[in-house]
Amino acid sequence: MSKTAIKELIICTSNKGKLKEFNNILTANPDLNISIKSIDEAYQGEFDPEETADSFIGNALIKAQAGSELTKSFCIADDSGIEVEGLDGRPGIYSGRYLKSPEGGIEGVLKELGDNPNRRCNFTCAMVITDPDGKEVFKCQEKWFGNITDTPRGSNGFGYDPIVVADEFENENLTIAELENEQKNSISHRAKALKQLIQFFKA
Ligand code: ITT
Repeated sequence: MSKTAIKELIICTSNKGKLKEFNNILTANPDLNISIKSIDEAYQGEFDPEETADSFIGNALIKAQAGSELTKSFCIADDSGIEVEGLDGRPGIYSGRYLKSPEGGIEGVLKELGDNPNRRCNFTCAMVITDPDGKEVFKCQEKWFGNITDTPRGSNGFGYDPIVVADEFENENLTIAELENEQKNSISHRAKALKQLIQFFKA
């Protein structure tokens, strides 16, 4: 497969926050010359493949392959989550499910951590592109490090953003949800993964 065969990429996510970040980062690179569509635009049904793998990369592959099977196009998917040291790395690959569970989410992380002084954490983002036959043509994984706060702050971003102060904003003590979109989108786990993707296309 030649990279030049990829004229259009379908972003396979049902998470509107992720989709917005994909769009913001990729449209900031107009010389990529690839048209971008969301799975909602490319496929009329519900997109919710079961994430049965035991790794971020494995689940990103499942989602990209599900998209390729439905659309017969090149598809990209991101599997991401937060790993909290004081919780032995949880919720990790279960971050999406934990966020939706009644006892989980950002309040769940704060409650489970309690006054544990080890508040180190990282966001991980795995990205996979598959071709129209579902074959993997690109993969990468990136991390973004920080610390969990005592209380949620800010209304920007999505998911766990209100309870994380990224290392780059430690002095200002701003959570990711208190950053401008452009600030997050230049340094986040997803931004770093998309930079690798852009390098892949430009190489
Ligand atoms: P798709 O699978 O359809 O893409 P999802 O929300 O279920 O949507 P994941 O399975 O990858 O996505 O779960 C990732 C979860 O991790 C997501 O629900 C967020 O809560 C969290 N997460 C990932 N990236 C994040 C970010 O940049 N900021 C805050 N939380 C994030």
